[in-house]
Amino acid sequence: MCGTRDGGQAGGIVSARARQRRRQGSRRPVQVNGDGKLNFEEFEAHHRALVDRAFAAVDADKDGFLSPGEVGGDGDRADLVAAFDRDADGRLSPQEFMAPKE
Ligand SMILES: [Ca+2]
Ligand SMILES: [Ca+2]
Repeated sequence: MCGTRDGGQAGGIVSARARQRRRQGSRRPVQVNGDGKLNFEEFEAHHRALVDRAFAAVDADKDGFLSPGEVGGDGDRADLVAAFDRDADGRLSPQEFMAPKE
């Protein structure tokens, strides 16, 4: 099997199974090592892919950051951005999107 721990991608190599799942729009975790069980690395890769997809869907201007206007939908959500904005630049990076401030 040519899959990898990142869900089928490594340096541009994508497994046939990963390509098939993408075409089908499957959200089920990709079983990379074929043992019939989902290990932590496979789960983490699947979770990361879902988060990346959510970030990209919200990032309307595709600048790689989420602004209060993008997060707010119909309104500006500066308060929501502030809850995650660790560097206080008024926008969320992908890393900030993954974890709120402590
Ligand atoms: Ca943006
Ligand atoms: Ca920020």
